[in-house]
Amino acid sequence: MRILVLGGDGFCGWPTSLHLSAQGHDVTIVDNLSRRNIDNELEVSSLTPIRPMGVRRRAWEMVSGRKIAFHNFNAARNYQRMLDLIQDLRPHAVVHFAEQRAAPYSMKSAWHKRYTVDNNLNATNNLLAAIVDSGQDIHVVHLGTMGVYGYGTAGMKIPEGYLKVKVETDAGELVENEILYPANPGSIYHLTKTQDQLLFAYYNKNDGVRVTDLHQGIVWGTETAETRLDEALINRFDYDGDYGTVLNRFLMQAAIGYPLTVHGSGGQTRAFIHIQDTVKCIELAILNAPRPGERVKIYNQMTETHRVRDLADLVSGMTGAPVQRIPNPRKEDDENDLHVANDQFLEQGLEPITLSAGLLKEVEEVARKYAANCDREKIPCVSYWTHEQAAAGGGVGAGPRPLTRPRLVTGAGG
Ligand code: NAD
Ligand code: USQ
Repeated sequence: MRILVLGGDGFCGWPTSLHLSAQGHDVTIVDNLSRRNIDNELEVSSLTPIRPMGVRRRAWEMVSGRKIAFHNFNAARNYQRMLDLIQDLRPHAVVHFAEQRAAPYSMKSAWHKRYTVDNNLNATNNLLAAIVDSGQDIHVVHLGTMGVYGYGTAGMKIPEGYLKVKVETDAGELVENEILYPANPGSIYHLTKTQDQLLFAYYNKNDGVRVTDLHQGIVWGTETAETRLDEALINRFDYDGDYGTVLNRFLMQAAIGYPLTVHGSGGQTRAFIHIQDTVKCIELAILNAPRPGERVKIYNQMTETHRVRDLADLVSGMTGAPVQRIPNPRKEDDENDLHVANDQFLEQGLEPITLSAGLLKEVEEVARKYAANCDREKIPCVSYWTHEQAAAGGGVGAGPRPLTRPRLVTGAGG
């Protein structure tokens, strides 16, 4: 198949592009390198030494004999380039990763909130509008988040996107229906993903655009079968207070002897998936496209759930790293249960990589190997959800005099 990957230079997009190319698909990447520019803005870099796009692509051609095409433009701004590319390439599927994905980054200031909403919603809308404009039948596979549901439990497993409801009519009859699971975002970033869902539902209803929305949990790990083939193909590993996600942060913190940073009581339960399973799930989603006329297909792309303090205890038990509870910079429930249905991918043959099988390997192969690249000053989370938390924490961000612009104004906009 011809597959267009929007956001193919990122943490999930790069290994997915390699995996799809390795499976024999013709892969074209679009990326405006905004994630690399945000690293410049935050004065931090991936723990692993990620190479420029040209070097990555040449290295892939050397090891695989296959080419990956690359176009550098902003999917949220350059509508005409998006449309021209879709018309020229005629892709069978577009995998859409091209959004600002960090919750703490989206909460740093009014500028960051506005950037995240502008970037994410316009990238999604441009893609959908261009597909309709092109008149082609293209399957959109979007990376959404488990966070669209909130992390509560209503005494049942969180279903895959749709909730069966019974509504009492005026005549007192019970009518059954199925609705999108009620949205309950916990950050401006997560809010954009709930709004993406409405864009998909609308373009699907009005124009018949075929969409698969993958509600993904927190991705952990770094390398996949393809990124391991050459060091120039290495995937990024974020550990800083904005972009580092909880489990990868704990692994890196353990590797450098930094106390594991548990927010609040650590009773937050979240869903997780290994990066190798991410790329496999995306391939499965592409191969099992919705039929013409089918409603948006939603999968919960996660393989296990864990409580943050249990993860800290697990990593601490394996490595001897101390655990430190710090005031939570976020506004979120201190304790929650989370039960999630993920039957569809399991039925399609996914065999998940579990934490118990992969954690130690990750600490040794990545976190310890590249520990010298870590800047310890970038580890604390200094983005706060409210002015009050910022004032108490003494940080920048949502504080009383919010930073209105990042240091590199042109950085993220691309
Ligand atoms: P990432 O920031 O590493 O990658 C996103 C890529 O998209 C970057 O290379 C960036 O430069 C590019 N991009 C952003 N806006 C763009 C635009 N307007 N035009 C062109 N390119 C643009 O993020 P990631 O971790 O790879 O996440 C990819 C997707 O998966 C995101 O949409 C995210 O919401 C979702 N997701 C990620 C995780 C996770 O744990 N990393 C979990 C669940 C869902
Ligand atoms: N946390 C800590 N200590 C840390 C970092 C985080 O206790 O050092 C806590 C947070 O307070 C939160 C939980 O760990 O309760 C998860 O935080 P995270 O940064 O690992 O994940 P999150 O902000 O939810 O975002 C990540 C990705 C995002 C994706 C989401 C999936 O950045 O793109 O959508 O995971 S999910 O969490 O399922 O919504």
